[in-house]
Amino acid sequence: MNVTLLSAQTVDSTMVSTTIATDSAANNESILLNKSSASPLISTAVDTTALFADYIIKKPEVDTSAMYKSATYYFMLFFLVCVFVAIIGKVLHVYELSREMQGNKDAFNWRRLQGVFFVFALLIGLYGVYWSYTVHGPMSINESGSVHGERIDFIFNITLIITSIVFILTHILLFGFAYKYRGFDNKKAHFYPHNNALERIWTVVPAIVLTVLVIFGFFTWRGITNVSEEDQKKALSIEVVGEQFKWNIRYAGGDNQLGNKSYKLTSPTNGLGINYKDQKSWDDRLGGEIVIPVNRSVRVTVGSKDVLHSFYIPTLRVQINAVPGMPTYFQFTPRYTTAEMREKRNDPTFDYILLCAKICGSGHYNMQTKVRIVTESEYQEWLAKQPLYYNDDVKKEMQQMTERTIKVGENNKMAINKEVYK
Ligand SMILES: [Cu+2]
Repeated sequence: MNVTLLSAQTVDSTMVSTTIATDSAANNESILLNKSSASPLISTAVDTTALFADYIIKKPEVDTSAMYKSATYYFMLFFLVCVFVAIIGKVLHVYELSREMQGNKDAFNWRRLQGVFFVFALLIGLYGVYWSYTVHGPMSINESGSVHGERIDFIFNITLIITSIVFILTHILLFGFAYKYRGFDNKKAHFYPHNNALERIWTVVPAIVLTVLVIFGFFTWRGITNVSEEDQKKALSIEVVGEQFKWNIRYAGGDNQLGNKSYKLTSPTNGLGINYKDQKSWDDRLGGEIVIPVNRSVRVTVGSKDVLHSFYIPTLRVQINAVPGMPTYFQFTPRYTTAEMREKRNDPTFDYILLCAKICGSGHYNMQTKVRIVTESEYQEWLAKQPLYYNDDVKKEMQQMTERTIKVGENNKMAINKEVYK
């Protein structure tokens, strides 16, 4: 409404009337305004030149390079290729019909041509695989920043090698046979419906290979996630709670024990529902980012306040779901600091990044947080600077709540948090 008023006031009656067709709501309001106005306006004219002055000036500088990356561009390109192929097909069809009309009995052998196309498809496909491995490979397969990551990489590489060999062999056979048995006028297909020995081989061999891989993977995962209670206690305790769309980070503080929590205590001032009656929570610190000391075991308690999220630090080979109402854990030991990793990768901009690996909503992409791996002394220095959850405001609030509870009496419903705080 304000915008419309301003626009109407800037109307110059001598100006050529221009209606902003795209904003019909604004126009309707302008018309209403004109009717009630003391000095009648000629039209709903708006000085678009002034309004869009910036836009008009900037227009020639618009960078169109992004257009070539958009999905619409590629969709249109695909559509054009389809139209082109369809036109060629029609032309060939007309050519074939005209040959038939001229009494030429040897119709064009399409199956033969398709057999040749299969070879092209195989060659293009295999080149694509080679390109993907050489270009995308170095982007995704990098040295792990954590100790257990070595084991994950090992099983990942074995799986990749086996599946790559099978993938390439089966595709050569698939496309190769399509070429070998392409249409020949003098050849007749042999009917070969069944072969027990062949079926046994292609069922049993993949079953054995997959079983070995799955069992191998199961033991690797178990070895990483089954940590003895003694080692659990030794590890530095951090809690990371996901919510749409950020991560809340809590450091256990001097006692290395996180204070208890209850969803019933969640309030605008206590987002995690920390039970401040539990003295273990008094030294818990709020981390603005995740900072972890190198070569020290870290146990992350992962949770969620709303939907499923996933705690994912690819460079550290760490990933575990963040489930509302059920804490999950991941214990790992980083072996290179951020600085060391930058040197190793020869990339001064490198950072460990925490991502959310579940499509959890519109702001999902925004859940990335930097993770800094530092030396022990840097870590201690940083931690000391982080604010406590149990700050003066919380103390005051707790005091007020206690007073109110005493005031309203035992049976009053105002004291809803009483039980949980016990
Ligand atoms: Cu998420």
